[in-house]
Amino acid sequence: MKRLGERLKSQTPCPFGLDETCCRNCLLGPCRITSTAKRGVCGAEKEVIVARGLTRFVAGGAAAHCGHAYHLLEFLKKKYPENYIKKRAPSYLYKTWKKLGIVPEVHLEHFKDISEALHATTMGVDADYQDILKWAMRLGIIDGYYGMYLATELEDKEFGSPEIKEGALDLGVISNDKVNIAVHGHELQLASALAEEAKKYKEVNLVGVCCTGAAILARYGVPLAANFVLSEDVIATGAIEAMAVDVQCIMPSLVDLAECYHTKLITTNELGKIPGALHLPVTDEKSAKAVAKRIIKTALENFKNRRKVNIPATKTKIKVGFTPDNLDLKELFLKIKKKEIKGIIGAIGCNNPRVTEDWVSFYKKMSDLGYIILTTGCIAFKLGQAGLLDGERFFHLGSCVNNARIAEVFRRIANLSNKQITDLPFLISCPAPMTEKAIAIGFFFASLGVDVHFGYSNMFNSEPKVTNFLANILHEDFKSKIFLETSPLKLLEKIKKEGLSLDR
Ligand code: BF8
Ligand code: SF4
Repeated sequence: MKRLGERLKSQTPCPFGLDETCCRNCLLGPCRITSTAKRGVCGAEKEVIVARGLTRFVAGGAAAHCGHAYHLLEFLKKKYPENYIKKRAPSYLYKTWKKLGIVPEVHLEHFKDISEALHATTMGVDADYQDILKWAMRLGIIDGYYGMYLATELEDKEFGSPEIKEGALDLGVISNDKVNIAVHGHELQLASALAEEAKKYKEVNLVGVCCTGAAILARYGVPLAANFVLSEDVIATGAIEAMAVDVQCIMPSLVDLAECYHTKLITTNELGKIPGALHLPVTDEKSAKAVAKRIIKTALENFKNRRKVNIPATKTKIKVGFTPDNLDLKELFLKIKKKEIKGIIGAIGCNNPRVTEDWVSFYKKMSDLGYIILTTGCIAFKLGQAGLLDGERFFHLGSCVNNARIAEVFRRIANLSNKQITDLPFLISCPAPMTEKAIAIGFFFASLGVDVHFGYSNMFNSEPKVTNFLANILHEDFKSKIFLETSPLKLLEKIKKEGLSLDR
């Protein structure tokens, strides 16, 4: 079967879609805005269509992260915390957001906000593009707190906070002579049970993939075999006896690939079923344990069916497990104050294979220039492959929901400095976004007053009014901007010339 790289080539991205200048919000369309068709059939102008598309991206991302936290609460049989944003956000920001009327006050109201954002952006509702983009900011805040913060906090409490340790990453962590089980996706409920259970079997080699992988690497030292881009390659080694998946960033193609090899693909979340895979849902601690045992048993029995194996030798040592609690924030703050460190860049998000620019060298250059790099998600994997995750200038803070840790580092350093986040030299850079979640994360950091760079797609730059809103109007309330820069060299020039939020 065709693999990701080949499918990528055979699917040329639709230029209207890349620009968000295509609207599919009703069946009078889909409408495409061109130089001759300046409005959709309903009369919606380009800026409304682009703003709606962007906001719906953020709504999708926020729904995924809030769903992650919600699943955890259900699993733990816990209730939503009251006034969560008020408790976690810097008070000056909370006041600003409250004044703007964009912060949910009551628990579960954040789900209503996600649904109301979809309501506002459906056909024939909100036609004020600025108003629509304010919804995106509101959703960014929701994504940050009721998604990333809450999920990170619950996982740390339930499964333990990560500790700084050495780990290994890349396909070479898959073992030639052991029974390999891969766990892929985002939530920790099953992954954690598997990590505990697998310890009992000398012949089992558990490896992680994507964000779940980053989360169990930081907590249990389970090696990280792949990020999203390499998730098919994990199965294609021919050495994976079972792969368990839950939600988010799981390619349906995995089931076809598993059929080409001997791998048993197992879905473990009610939300994410794939025809052809074995479905073993995890709903509580008891079922997590039982499913973990069953997966190990299935993998052990399946070992005899292994055929030709081809495991790349690629394997890198990295330092992992950094959190706001174990990083020396006082030292960081003093170094920033004395200008021994120029600032902190959060290198976050996906590793979209549509993006071919060398962003790894860009971050390396920024580090050489005196910046500290905090990193999460699939881009962190790329930095690890390049041997940069040394725990000295590059720090791996975990999965994408663990971007809450980066936000928390910013908040605590601001506290230590007696300043606001906005006054400090911080930047978020998401060079190769792929999912809606990556866009939502960007809007969250912008709501904190940090400039946010995206390296892809043109939707941030396709309509002058929307681009101006993201670059300038946003600044009035949030003191930040969201901007597109696809070239690492040009971003470097921009930082040198304009400083962005790093020049504070
Ligand atoms: O949440 S970095 S491709 S794996 S979305 Fe997905 Fe992007 Fe990877 Fe994790 Ni984050
Ligand atoms: Fe076209 Fe308007 Fe329908 Fe969008 S909502 S598809 S612009 S008619």
